[in-house]
Amino acid sequence: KNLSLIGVPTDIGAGHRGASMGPEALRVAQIAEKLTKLGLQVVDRGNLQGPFNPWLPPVDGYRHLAEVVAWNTAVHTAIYGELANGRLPIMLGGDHCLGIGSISAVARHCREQGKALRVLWLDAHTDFNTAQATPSGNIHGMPVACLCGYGPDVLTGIGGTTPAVTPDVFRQVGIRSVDEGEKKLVREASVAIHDMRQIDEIGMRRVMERALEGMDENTHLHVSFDVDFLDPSIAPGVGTTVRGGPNYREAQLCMEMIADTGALASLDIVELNPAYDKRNQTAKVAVDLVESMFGKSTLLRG
Ligand code: DIR
Ligand code: MN
Ligand code: MN
Ligand code: MN
Repeated sequence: KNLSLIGVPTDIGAGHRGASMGPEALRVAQIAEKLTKLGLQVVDRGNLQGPFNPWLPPVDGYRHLAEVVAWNTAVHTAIYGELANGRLPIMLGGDHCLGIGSISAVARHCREQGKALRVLWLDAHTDFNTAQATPSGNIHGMPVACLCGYGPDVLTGIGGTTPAVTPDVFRQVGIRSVDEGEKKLVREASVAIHDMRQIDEIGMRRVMERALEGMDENTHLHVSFDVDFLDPSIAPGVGTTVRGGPNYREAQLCMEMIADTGALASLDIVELNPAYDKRNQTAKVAVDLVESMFGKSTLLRG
């Protein structure tokens, strides 16, 4: 596989500033060099451009809607282009609102190629808010809802087909923070949620077996890795830490099981915020985990 890194330096959908520095922090942590060492061909495409963050209050339940549309349109075009060229895009975010652009592009590619789609959503949050349910107006809390068709037309229509996906493509792992109004929405949409309680009860191994079950040679696996998935003790460099996340070993197993599928075909790394970090440790942990996702292992396998 030929990998393309695409930086998207914005915090336009977030409630804290600084995710705009995520792409550079991942480069400083040597994401390209580490993946190259695994024997992969890696090209860094540099950064996409978009509007400056005006840092304004929400309007009708959305903060910075026009700017979020502009960034996601750029992301959609870039990710779709990489996939059309047979490459494996890795989006270096940026906040999680950018998942609308990337996953709508992946869904469009899959429709055109007759491929099945599975989206593994690694996050502390379900990101299924709407303008009515959101406590913040921040669109990084809304991408899953928008992709499923619940949101403003300007976002649900990115990529030309509304909805971009159906809720059954998602498997959410690591969930431990769902807003009051959001709980009803994810339940009604029947999103498959593997929350922290389930990880406590049956362990990461069985959770991941369930989340990856039912894929075949025709399945495109997209991983959307919100770094706040991880426990804050190993990943403090995010704006919205939530205690009680997967520890280092649990996260490693999760990534290794993704690698074992051989189906990984696109990836988002989002919400990394170096302003909350110390010595870039969170970017280093994220890169370490991404290496495992691409097959790094302690021993020879297979
Ligand atoms: C919260 C935060 N649920 C909101 N969401 C975050 O504002 O909608 N998602 N941080 O990653
Ligand atoms: Mn393809
Ligand atoms: Mn998220
Ligand atoms: Mn999150």
